[in-house]
Amino acid sequence: MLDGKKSLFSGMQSTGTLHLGNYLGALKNWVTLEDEYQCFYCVVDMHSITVRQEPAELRRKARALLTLYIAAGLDPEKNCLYYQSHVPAHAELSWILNCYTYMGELNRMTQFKDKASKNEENINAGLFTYPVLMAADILLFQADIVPVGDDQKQHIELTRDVAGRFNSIYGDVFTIPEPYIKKTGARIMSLQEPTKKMSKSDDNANASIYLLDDTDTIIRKFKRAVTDSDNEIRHSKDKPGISNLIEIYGVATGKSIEETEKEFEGKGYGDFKIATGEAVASMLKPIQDRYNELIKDKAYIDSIIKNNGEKASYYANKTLRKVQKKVGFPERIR
Ligand code: ATP
Ligand code: LTN
Repeated sequence: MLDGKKSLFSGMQSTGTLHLGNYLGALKNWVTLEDEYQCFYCVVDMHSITVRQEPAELRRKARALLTLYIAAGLDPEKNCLYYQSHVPAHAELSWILNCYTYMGELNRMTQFKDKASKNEENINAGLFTYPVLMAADILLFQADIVPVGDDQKQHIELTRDVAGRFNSIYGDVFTIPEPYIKKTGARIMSLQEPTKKMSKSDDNANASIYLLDDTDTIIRKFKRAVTDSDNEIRHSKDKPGISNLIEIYGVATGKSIEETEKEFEGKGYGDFKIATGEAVASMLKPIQDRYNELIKDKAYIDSIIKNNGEKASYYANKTLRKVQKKVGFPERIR
């Protein structure tokens, strides 16, 4: 809770290019929550440097991501959209929480294991303590809910454990957050290896639909999507490729799995893949048009970055000061 209103926090890394999984698993749901919650959506650029980045590229991507937040429908007057690196309280609380998190807890994180195996030449301490910074993000804003895709559930559980541990020592300091994960779209799979999630760090561009892909590219990628050998449009555990497409089609058109199966009864994969590509392209088109306009308006985006960064700092500092006092740091002399 913040100022008597329920609060919400989420974020995305400014690495790679946003894909359909990021949109359907997270961003699309964010847009529906702005009236009920006090919303904070961060570009988590500090998390991004746990993997080596090219500086100019990282800066460009952070701006593109913040602009995409707006293009996807987040109203910057109602939602606080900002850069993590502009609010030092994230790093400060993260340090404190490091001292309340166990190595054993961090050792269990599957995202760490996964990223460490992909970056064997650079398994840095930041990659290991990444979930503590994420806990700090969430707890600074006293978030009641954290809307994310399925892969982030474990990190939110850790956040709850750390917050609970802190509260049990010092009293009610942090709100204990709940993950907010929608049933559909929470785990969009790769179009090339449908047993793996669609991921920004996938080197194969055909595996992902990027939010700024044009219509022809989108349809071509769906046509090439890997599906199993029979030709029946049916959702089933043993048909991961077609099941993934049915889910994507469903969230893009608002149709249920049953409705989709019925609509395509007797039709082949070819038709269904084109229909899915068209549905996704028309879902993304308005976002792309708005993005292309917004990204040109430097002054407007700059003003959002400045104003929202200040607003986020205000709330974050309130929690941070409370925590610093609880752990016994000396009072500031004014
Ligand atoms: P990477 O796989 O390279 O770590 P990512 O694609 O998971 O990156 P993030 O910035 O880590 O991207 O994720 C942003 C948000 O998108 C998170 O809420 C995450 O849960 C969600 N998300 C990521 N991939 C998927 C997916 N395939 N399906 C549904 N949601 C997803
Ligand atoms: N770890 C997340 C990104 C992230 C996040 C957060 C999500 C960083 N801090 C706080 C929700 C709340 C990821 O890799 N997708």
